[in-house]
Amino acid sequence: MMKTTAIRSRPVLVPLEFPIRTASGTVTASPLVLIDLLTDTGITGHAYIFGYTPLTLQPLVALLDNLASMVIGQPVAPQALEERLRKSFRLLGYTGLLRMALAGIEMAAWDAFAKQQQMPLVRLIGGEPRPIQAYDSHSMDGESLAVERAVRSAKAGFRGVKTKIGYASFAEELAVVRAIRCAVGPQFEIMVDYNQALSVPEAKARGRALSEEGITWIEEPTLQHDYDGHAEITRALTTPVQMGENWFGPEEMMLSVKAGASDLAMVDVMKIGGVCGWMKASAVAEQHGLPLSSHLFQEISAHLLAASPTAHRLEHMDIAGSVLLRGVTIKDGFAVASEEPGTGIAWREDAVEQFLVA
Ligand code: SMN
Ligand code: MG
Repeated sequence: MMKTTAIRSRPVLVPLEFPIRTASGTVTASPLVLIDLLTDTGITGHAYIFGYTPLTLQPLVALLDNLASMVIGQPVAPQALEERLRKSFRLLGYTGLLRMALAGIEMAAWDAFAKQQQMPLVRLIGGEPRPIQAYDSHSMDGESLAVERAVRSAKAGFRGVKTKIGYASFAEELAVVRAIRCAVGPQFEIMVDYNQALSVPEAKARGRALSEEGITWIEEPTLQHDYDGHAEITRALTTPVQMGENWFGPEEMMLSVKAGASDLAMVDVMKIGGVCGWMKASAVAEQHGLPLSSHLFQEISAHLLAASPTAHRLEHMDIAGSVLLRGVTIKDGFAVASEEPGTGIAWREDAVEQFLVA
C-alpha cells in the first residue's frame, strides 16, 4: 500500500482577473495554500485550499506542517485517513481552519490514490465523466461592468452568470439585473448572490421585488448560520433560495436542511470536508431532493458533481488558474472533468515561484 512520505504546503497570493467584490467584503487576490502529498511510490497528490484572506495563509501552513506528522508513514487510503484525522479532533471541534487544512490533505490523498489507480477521480469514486452545466460567477461589478462581463460570458458559451448584489439601494441592484437581462436575453440564467448582507425582513422585501425578474436563484440572502432566517425567506419567496457554501461539514448541512433553509444546495468541497464530506453531502442532497451545485474549486468539483445524483450547476470562478497547468474545460457552457488520472490539478512551478508568499 502506497504510503505518505511528506506533505509540502506553499502559500501563494494569486492574481485575479477581477476582484471578488461582495456585499460582505472583497477578495483582491486569491490566497491559496498549495498542498503536495508525496508518497513512497514517487506519485504526488496535489490540492489547493482557499484562505479567503492573506491573514490565514501562515496559520494554515503552520497547521498543515503540524498535521503532516499524523499522515507521514500512513497508507494513502483517503477514506480511512479522513475518518482517523476527523476523529482525532473531536475534543477541539472539526471546523474552521482545521477543517480546511484537513480537507486539503484529504483532497491531495484522493489525487494521489487516483493516480496510483490510474483513474480520473470521478471514475475512482464510481461515477461516469459527464458534462455539468456551468455558470460564470462574477462580482458586485456595477451596471456597466456587470453587463460587459455577462456578454463576454455568453460569447464564451456560458448559459448563465451569477452577479453579486446587496447594493445600498434595491433600485441599484434591480437596474443591474435588468441591464444584464436586456443584454443576454430571456433564455440566459441569472443568479444573484447577497453574500449574507440582508436582514430577514429586507431579504423578503427585496426577494419579492425580484420575483418577476426570472432569477434562477437568490443566494445567501441573510447570515449563513441563520438557518431559521433562511427558512423564513425561502417560505416567503417564489424565486428559489440557494445556500451552503459556508457549511462546515455534512453535519451543518443536515441542520440547514432540517430547518428547510433553502430550495437548493451548494457545497464548498473544502469547507464540507473534502471528497468524503462531499459524498456525504451529495447523499443528503439526494435524500432531500435538493439540486446540488458547487462553490469554487471548479477542477475537483467537475469530478464530484459528475458523481452526484442531483448535480445542478458548477460555479466557474477561476481562483487558481494562474498557478495551474490546466484548468477545467468548458464546452458550450458545460464543464467536463479531466480524463487524466487524479483530479487534473498540477502546478505551473514558474508561477508558483512568482506568487509565493514569504
Ligand atoms: C464567494 C464568496 C467568497 C469568495 C469567493 C466567492 C461567493 C460565491 O459567495 O458564491 O462565489
Ligand atoms: Mg456565494
